[in-house]
Amino acid sequence: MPNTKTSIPIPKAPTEAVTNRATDSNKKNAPTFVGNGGELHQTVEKKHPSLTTNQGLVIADNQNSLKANATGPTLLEDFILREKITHFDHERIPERIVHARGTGAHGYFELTHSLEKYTTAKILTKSAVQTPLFARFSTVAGGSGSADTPRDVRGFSVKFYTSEGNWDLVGNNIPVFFIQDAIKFPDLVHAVKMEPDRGFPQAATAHDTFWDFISLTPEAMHMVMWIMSDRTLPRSLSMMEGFGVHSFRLINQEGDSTFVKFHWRPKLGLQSTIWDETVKIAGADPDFHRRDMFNAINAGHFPEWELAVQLFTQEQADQFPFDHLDATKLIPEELIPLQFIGRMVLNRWPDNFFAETEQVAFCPSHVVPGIDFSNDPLLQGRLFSYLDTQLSRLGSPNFHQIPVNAAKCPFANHQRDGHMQMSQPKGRVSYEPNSLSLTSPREQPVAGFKSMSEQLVGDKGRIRPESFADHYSQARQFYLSQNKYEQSHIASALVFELSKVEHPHIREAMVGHLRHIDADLAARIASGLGIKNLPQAPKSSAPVQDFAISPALGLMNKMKDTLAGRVVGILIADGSDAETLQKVKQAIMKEGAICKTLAPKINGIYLSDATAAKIDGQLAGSPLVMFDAIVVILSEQSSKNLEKNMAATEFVRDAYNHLKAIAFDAGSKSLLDKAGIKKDAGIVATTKLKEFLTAAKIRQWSREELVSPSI
Ligand code: HDE
Repeated sequence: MPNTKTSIPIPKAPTEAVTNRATDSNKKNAPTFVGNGGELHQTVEKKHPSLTTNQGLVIADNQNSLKANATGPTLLEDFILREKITHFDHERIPERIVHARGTGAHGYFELTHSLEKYTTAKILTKSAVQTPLFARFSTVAGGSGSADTPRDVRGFSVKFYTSEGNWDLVGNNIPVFFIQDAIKFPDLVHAVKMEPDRGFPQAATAHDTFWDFISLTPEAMHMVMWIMSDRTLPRSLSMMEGFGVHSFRLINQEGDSTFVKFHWRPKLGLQSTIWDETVKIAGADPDFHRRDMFNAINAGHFPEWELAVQLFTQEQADQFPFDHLDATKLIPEELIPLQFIGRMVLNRWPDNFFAETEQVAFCPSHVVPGIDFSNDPLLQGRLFSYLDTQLSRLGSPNFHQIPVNAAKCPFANHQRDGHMQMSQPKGRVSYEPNSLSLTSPREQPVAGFKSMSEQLVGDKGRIRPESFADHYSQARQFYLSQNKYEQSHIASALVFELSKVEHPHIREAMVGHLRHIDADLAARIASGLGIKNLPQAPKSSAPVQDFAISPALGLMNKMKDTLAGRVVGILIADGSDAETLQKVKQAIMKEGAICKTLAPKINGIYLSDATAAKIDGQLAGSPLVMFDAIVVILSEQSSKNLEKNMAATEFVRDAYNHLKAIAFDAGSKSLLDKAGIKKDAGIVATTKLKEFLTAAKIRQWSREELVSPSI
């Protein structure tokens, strides 16, 4: 592979006069006007590598195409123009059909507890080894240019470059899925994507075709409860869990198999936004999650997760009151506890978004010896789909040679040629077995990958097992395991989404399903939708069971008492008290949070001690939703002035409405009054910083009933 990395020095301030290289390049016929013929370039030729064509030809003029004369037509002969434009025309590749919008980063995995008893996979048995990896987080429904924050499932994919080959754990931030069988996936995706006749809505489930499909797919009800919860509104990509979803198998030295489910737990704990905030974030910063991860990595606050496993035998699985091979079911942690075995740290932002994040190709079929698949029919379909999609997306069976996809251990076989072949194999042998080469790659019966031997009996057919028939019990368990705020958010989300559905029969069908999940929830949604008589519940294919409440299913139970990874906005203006500002900043940063100062102007703000303040954002361009808590430090005069400024009143009002902590000093009282802020435990004077920091770590849930009464 040619080394494509070139380090280009950052230009310094010009020390010599600027040149006009365009005129230089063609002195004889120099046109009278050349536009930006290099005039804007500083004279740093000695430091810059030459600009060349893809064939290495040094380019003299990158500003003017070759013309018949100064005002004449462009010549076809201009091979430099044609090469440049042709390449540009083909810059885009097909985006992922799902999970098109994503953010990726490099990092490493470190095993802390060996699973030697269960598997031969070195990555799961060799402790303290750092395995490099690339992780990509994504939304599902939107296009690659869509906002980061719709209500949507998040993809959570990790490519481990292990010493035994690449292992891709391609999961989601929700432990279950919509459907039980891969054959339904294209229908699900067509239903959720933009409606085909109108091309909208982009990245939203709140429309007829999605809910039509869902209302006719009872197996989706468990997933529906999860997607209507705040799990689909993560505050940060580093504040969400990840799940491998399916059961996989671990295979040990003796060939014995143990089932495994993989879980990622964020170091920062779970944290979500609330709906009104989410909607506003999409407008304020469509790159909210991407920017957050970029900033965190660049600031050295490396996102981190623990990897945990649930291990269980076939005998245990036989006792579960559900089938673990059905991807619409999860195994409650109370039933099979999590074992924490290692951690993932993301510590390097990609050099180039396209080359890495866009071109990375995950395939659940990429496993290493010691890890094998279960018979989950959804997983089985995925084993085919991902390899296939890379062929059309990346355009070549050689996509594995792209640096971000290439294994970091040696790999060799007799596959040859194809589009964009980058390797140049030597010798006359490209087949196996052969007797002509002593060095050509050969199979390894002992060390190589072996599928678990399994006896399969039964009739072939398009059959769904009886054990997949229960569609409501775990949906009910999930809903009843939520606290009252979480239940209320689910109810509001359902009313919001179903109110966007134009067809009344779809709304009614959904309420019918909800009756199997929880009678109160169904009544609540019916009332929110203005449905007078509760619709009939559809016939259930299995009795609904009452499973034990599972606290681990709650989101708020997994929040952490920390400000790490959060951003606190400090509103200041002319005359703000310099000492208070200094104290507040220090206290916030000590907690591991990021501090941003905002003011009506980006420059020229002077504090009480006449020093110029450093401003991170102009108030109107930095709305409240970009902060987890705020501090308002204003002189009485500035506070009065800002009362008339909508950006200022909305800033404070949204902090209150979004249940965030607000610290304020004496001078800023009039602005808070104008915004209608009522005192509660989250509204704290800057003189009581400790109280503020405690309040800033959580939301003021008790305020919610005042600002947005539950449905
Ligand atoms: Fe995917 N999925 N999927 N999926 N999926 C893709 O592969 C597919 C499913 C998931 O960051 C595609 O490279 C089928 C479950 C993630 O690049 C495609 C079925 C889970 C990503 C595809 C499923 C996922 C994808 C599109 C039903 C959670 C993004 C582009 C059998 C466990 C990976 C691509 C990245 C991407 C097919 C269901 C997660 C078309 C057929 C269940 C995180 O191959």
